[in-house]
Order: sequence, then C-alpha cells, then structure tokens
Amino acid sequence: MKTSSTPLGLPIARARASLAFGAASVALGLALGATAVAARELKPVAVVKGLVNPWGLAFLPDGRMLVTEKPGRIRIADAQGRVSPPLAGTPTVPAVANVGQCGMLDIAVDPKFADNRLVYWTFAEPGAGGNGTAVARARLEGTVGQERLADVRVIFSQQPKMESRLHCGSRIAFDRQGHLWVGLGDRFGGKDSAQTTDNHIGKVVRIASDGSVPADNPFVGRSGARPELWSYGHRNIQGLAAHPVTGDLWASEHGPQGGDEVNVVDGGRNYGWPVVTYGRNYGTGTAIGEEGPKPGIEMPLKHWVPVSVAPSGLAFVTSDRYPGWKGSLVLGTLRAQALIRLSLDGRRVVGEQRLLAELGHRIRDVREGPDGWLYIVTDGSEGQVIRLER
Ligand SMILES: [Ca+2]
Repeated sequence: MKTSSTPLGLPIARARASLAFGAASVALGLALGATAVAARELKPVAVVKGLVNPWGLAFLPDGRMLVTEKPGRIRIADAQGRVSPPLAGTPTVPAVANVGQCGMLDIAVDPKFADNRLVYWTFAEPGAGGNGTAVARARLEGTVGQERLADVRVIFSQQPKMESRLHCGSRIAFDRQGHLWVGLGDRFGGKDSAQTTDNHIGKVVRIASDGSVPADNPFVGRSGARPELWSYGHRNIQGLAAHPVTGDLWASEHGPQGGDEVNVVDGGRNYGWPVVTYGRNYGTGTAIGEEGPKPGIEMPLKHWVPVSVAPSGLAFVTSDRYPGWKGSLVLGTLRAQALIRLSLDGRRVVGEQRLLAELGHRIRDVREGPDGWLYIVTDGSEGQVIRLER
C-alpha cells in the first residue's frame, strides 16, 4: 500500500476507507483521528474587526453580539461586521477604572432576555480604597440599531476595594435558577484574603438578578462570612461556564508561574489558593504553597505546569457543528495563544487539544453562538470576533 505524505497517513487512509465502507468508515475515521482532521478543517472567519481590547462577548437571541471594550464601552455588532457606537445609559453607564488588567470586563445576557431584556456586565469600579470588580445591570431598550441601556444600576461591588491594576477577574455565568455566579480575582496583593470568608477577594459569589443574596447560598448564616460567597481560595478567574447537562459551574483560573487550573466549583468549598497550588513565584520559581492534596481543599481537574497558558473565556460545545466535539470544554488562552479543547468524561479531563496557535492571537473569550458555531475574541488594539467554521 502506498504510504501517505503525512506522518500519520490519515487523509489517504481515511479517503480509502470512506470509499470502501461508506458511512461506517466515517465513524472509524472519527475514532482514530477526528481531532487532528477537525483541527485542520477549522476555518476562522473574522466577523468583527477593529475593536479596542475587546474583553467579553454575549449573544442576543437574534444573533447579534454584545461586546465590551476594556477602556469602558459596550457595543453591539451584527453578523455583517457592523459595529454600533458605544451604548449610552440612563442613568449613565458607570465609570470604569481602566488600569492594567482591569477595566470593562465580561458581559452576559439574562436567560430570560426575551421577556425581561436584561443584560449584565462586570467592570473595575473606582471608589474609596482604589477599585474593585462590580456587576452592573440594565435593560436593553430601543429598536434594532438604536439601542440604549435603561435603568442602569450596580447590583454588586467587590469588597474591599484595593489599590491594584491586577487580577480583576472576571466572568459571569448563570445557574438554573437564573442567579449569577461571578468570578472575582485576588487583586494580586490580596492573595491571603482568598482564604478568609469575610471579603470578596479571590472568590466566586452568587447573587440574584437584582443583586440580593439567594437564601440557599452556602455561607448564609455563617458567622463572619459574606453571604454572597459561593466558593473561596481562587486566584484570578477569567472563565466561567455552567455545564449544559449537569448545571454545575466550571471555571478556569490563572495561576502565577504555572498552576493554571480548571475546576468544577461546588458551593461552600475551598479551592486552595494560595496555600495549595501547583504555581510558583514569578522569576525565582520558589514554592508559594504546597502542591496538595490536602484535606478540605478541592484539587483542580486539570492544571498546567511549569508554563502557564493563561486561560480566559470558557464555553461548552453543545452543538453538532464539530463532529466529535459535543460535550467538550473549550478555553481561550492569552499566553499560549491557542484555543484549548478539553475532552471530558464526567468530571474527568481525558484529552487536551490545542487549536488555532498558527493564528498567533491572544484569545480573550470564547462563546458558542445561537448558530452553533464557536466564536473567539482576540485581544489587542485591533481586536476581532472570529467565527470558527469548518
Ligand atoms: Ca486551586
């Protein structure tokens, strides 16, 4: 048999098998080499261009996109690449502390948007003590192309504010009751506060749509604990997604030098930072904590050492657009400049594939659109939204 021109011989082997056995061979080909084939067949299509440090992406039911720009703007983009002026608000859209890693961050559309027209975003809120990540809510009003934000209000503010340009998080995800999970960073200088429950530093919080505290939150009624808390011991979460089948909260988290993590974040649990971590101090490489496991500490399902990938947005593949990928978790990465796809078996990560590294983009967010395609957001002063066709 003539050998293939590729090391693995997949294309020729697959082509011959397909000719010989028809549909059955497609299943065989998928089992043997689907990931490599599919990766080659991804076709990145730039849908929106010229965004300034785009950070968060959320789809409206009509397929248009809400996109944030870190300096402090929210725009609407359509499938033709047309981008609206920054949305104005009543009262005004809250001022953003655009410093370092902090600024206008994530954006999310209420699960019942068709009824209530509510949108939410996270941002670095300036104030006494420095800045802190906050959540704002507004109602999107107006006809297509003439939208504005009404009844704008801040429904949550991270406490305490700190003088920091680092580790603002953040992401928003919804649980099945329509409550918001929000990932909050440790502000770099506040890492020891991640282990105490009397603050919002290095935490996931869970709040209702109006900012109130759900009665079934895990820390409600615990002496000295903030009732908004869902989990603690986090460093800097920039990826959150609710599992489409179980409803569990999955998160990606930045480590320091190594130690980036993927976790399932259960209510009331301690995720270790900084006492249990695979990450090490920048430069010196000295230990920060112990590697674990340790009683009372949740260990990550996946971690990266010794080099960080710097994980950003996180999404589950729920559509049938990508054969073999349904149920996978995809995460954008900044440092690794790739889209990482993790194959899952329940709560186990059973495979890792790096995609799109040839594009050389820092990937800030990834979402699945209502059309079933994955969309990535690239970082930078000429940021893009790219649809991944195949
Ligand atoms: Ca951890």
